[in-house]
Amino acid sequence: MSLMLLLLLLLLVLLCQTMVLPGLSASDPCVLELEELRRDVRTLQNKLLIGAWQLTHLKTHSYTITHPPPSTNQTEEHRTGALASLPPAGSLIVDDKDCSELFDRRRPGSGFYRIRPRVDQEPVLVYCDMEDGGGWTVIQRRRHGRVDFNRDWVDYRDGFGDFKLWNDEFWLGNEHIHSLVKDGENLVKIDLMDWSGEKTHVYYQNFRITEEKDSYRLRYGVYSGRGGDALSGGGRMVEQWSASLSGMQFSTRDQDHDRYLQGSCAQENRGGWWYNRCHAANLNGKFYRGGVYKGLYDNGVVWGTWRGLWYSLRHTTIKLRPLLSLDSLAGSGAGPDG
Ligand SMILES: [Ca+2]
Repeated sequence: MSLMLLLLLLLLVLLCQTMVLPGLSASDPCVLELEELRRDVRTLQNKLLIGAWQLTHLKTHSYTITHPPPSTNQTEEHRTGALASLPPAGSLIVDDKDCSELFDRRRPGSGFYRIRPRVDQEPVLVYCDMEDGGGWTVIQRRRHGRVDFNRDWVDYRDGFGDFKLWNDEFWLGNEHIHSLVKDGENLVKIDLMDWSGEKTHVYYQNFRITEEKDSYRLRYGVYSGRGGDALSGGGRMVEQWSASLSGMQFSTRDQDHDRYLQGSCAQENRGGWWYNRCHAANLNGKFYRGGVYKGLYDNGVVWGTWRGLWYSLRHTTIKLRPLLSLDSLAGSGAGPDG
C-alpha cells in the first residue's frame, strides 16, 4: 500500500516536472493531487512510527498490564471512577524524573505522585496516568469546568488548578513542562471526549517547549491519530498560516506573544496557549456546557479538526511520555521496588 503510494508520488513528481512546470500554480490539479499524496504518505509514515514505538515500548518493558484495557463502550466516568480509591496525594516521596520512571520502577496505579524532573528543583506533584501503556505524566486536564483557565502568565508558568482528586482540573505549569521535555524526545498524547461520550486521540512526536525567556515556544514533530492535526491548523495552507501553533510562543491575557497584530488571542480566546492568528485548537479555552456554543470568538475548549471551532469539548487530557529513555531504562537495572 505504502509502496504503491510512493510510486504514484514519484510518477506525479515526474509528470509535474516534465509536463506542466512552466505554468505551475498552487491551484494546479497536479500540484493539489501531489499535495494529497504527500499527506497520505506522511500519514502512513506516522502510523508506522507509532506502531514501531508501541512495539519497542512493549518489548523493552515486558510488563503485564495490571488493569484490564478499557472497553470502548465504557464512559470516562466509569473507567476513572475506580481511581477514586487510589492512595491520596503525596503518599509517596520519590525522586523519579517523571511518571514513566515511576512506572518502570514500581508500576503503581494511576494517581497523584511526586516527581522530580530536575535535581536542582523541588519535587512536584503530578497526575500519572498508568493505564494506556502506562507512565504518562499529565500536563493538562479539563473535566467539569470548575477551574477557571482564563489566567495570567504567572499562573500558567507555575501551574494552577486542583491536584487531589481523580477528576480534578489543572495546568501543570510551563516551567514544569519545560523541565520534563527539555532533554530527550517525548511523545505527547491528547485524549478528547465530546458531550455524547465519544472519544478520540492524537499523538505528536518530539513535543517540546523552550524556556521562559523565549516565552515557552512550542515545537513538535509528526502527527498521528484520529482527531486531526489541529495543532498545525487543520491541513490547508491558509489555515496553517494563521492557525499552526508550531514555533509559536505562549500567550496569556496579560502577555501577548501571538501573531495577531490587531488584538490579543489569549484575551479573545479566554486561555493561555501557543496562539498564532489565532488557532484551530484551544484546549485551555472557555468551558461551555453541552458542546455547541455561539459568540464573537471561537473561544471554547476546541479541537477544530474533530468537532469544529464552535464545539466545546467535555474532557481533555494532555499527557507526555519520553520516547528514548525507554532503551536507557532497560539497561539501568530498574527492577521491582525494594
Ligand atoms: Ca496580538
